[in-house]
Amino acid sequence: MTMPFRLNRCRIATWSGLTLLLLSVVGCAPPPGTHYRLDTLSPRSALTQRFYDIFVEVTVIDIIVLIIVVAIFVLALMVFSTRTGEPTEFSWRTDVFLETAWIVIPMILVIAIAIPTVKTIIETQPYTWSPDTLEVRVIAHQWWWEFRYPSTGVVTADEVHIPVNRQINFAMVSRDVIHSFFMPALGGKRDVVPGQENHITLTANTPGEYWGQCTEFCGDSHANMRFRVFVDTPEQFDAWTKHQLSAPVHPTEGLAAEGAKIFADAPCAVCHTVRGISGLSPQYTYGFRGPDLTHFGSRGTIAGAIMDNTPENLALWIHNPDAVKPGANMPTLGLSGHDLNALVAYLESLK
Ligand code: HEC
Ligand SMILES: [Cu+2]
Repeated sequence: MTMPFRLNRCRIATWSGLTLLLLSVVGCAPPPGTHYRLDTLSPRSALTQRFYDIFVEVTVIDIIVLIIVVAIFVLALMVFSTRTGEPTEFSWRTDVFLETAWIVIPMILVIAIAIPTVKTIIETQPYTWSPDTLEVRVIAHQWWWEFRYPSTGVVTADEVHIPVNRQINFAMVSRDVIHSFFMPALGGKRDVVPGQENHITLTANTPGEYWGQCTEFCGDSHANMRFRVFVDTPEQFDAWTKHQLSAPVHPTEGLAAEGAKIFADAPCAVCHTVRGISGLSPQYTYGFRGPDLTHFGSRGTIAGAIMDNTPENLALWIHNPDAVKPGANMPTLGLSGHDLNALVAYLESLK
């Protein structure tokens, strides 16, 4: 008995509509050459390259499965379906065959996905590191990131530099609540948990500037808790380290010198370190209350990378941190006018 092929205009219209929808969704990709700051599909380290390869593999398997399932579905619906009144054919034997098939085939698929995934997890998460590995301690704060280099003593905030082609061990702790360290191009994502040290081990392969973001809801300014990773050539990295270790030039005249005096007299130093002026102990495991400002002027952004480091933005920040960043843990100290300008001149001079 031959089956009538039941295709009518209404079905053609539905399928064409779905195809168009799919094509328009695909059209949402950014134009070639541009990419988003938190793009997970542009791997720039050996670690993210492996994530990417697994992603492609799983996607290919998914597409094949989807095509087969949709083909069977369409055939069942349009060709092999029975209409009211038509006799149905039924056989135990085919049912047992089908049941076995849809248990065994998904099992094979799950195993095909699990093997490379588990292998990658084991291989990319060492418990010991070679002496050549650079350790960077990440201390998460509501709502900014502190970075420390135990081998050199450099301390910085929201902008971390790492050398290219060298293994990096990000050792992460939280000072307050659970955060998540997410830098899609370089190292994926890992929770930063109070009372526990978590690690991301990676080797970046392309110099450049990469964005990161806290991805575990951690309070008012969770979305304002960003950071940047600079992958440097070894020479750039050494020069940067040397510069960070040097003491900032202390201004002796002009507005900046006035600002230095205001900084020392105001309560800023309770929370902030400027080496040579105020010294909080760098041994403090869970970090400082506020970012280290020793070389603040050389950073490109302010307060969790939410705005560019310009004198205007800095004045807005110091005048009223909470207005710029809801919930910010820096108090409003009522500075304005000449004092504020002097303070801004001083902080920007800390190159
Ligand atoms: C009670 C602690 C505290 C005091 C006092 C304080 N700050 Fe802050 N400050 C912070 C914290 C916390 C942050 C980080 C806020 C954030 O990004 O969420 C911060 C951020 C900053 C930043 C941005 C740093 C960066 O790298 O992005 C500057 C600049 C700054 N403070 C300057 C000052 C000045 C100037 C004073 C004194 C007038 C002062 N702070 C007083 C806690 C404090
Ligand atoms: Cu957070």
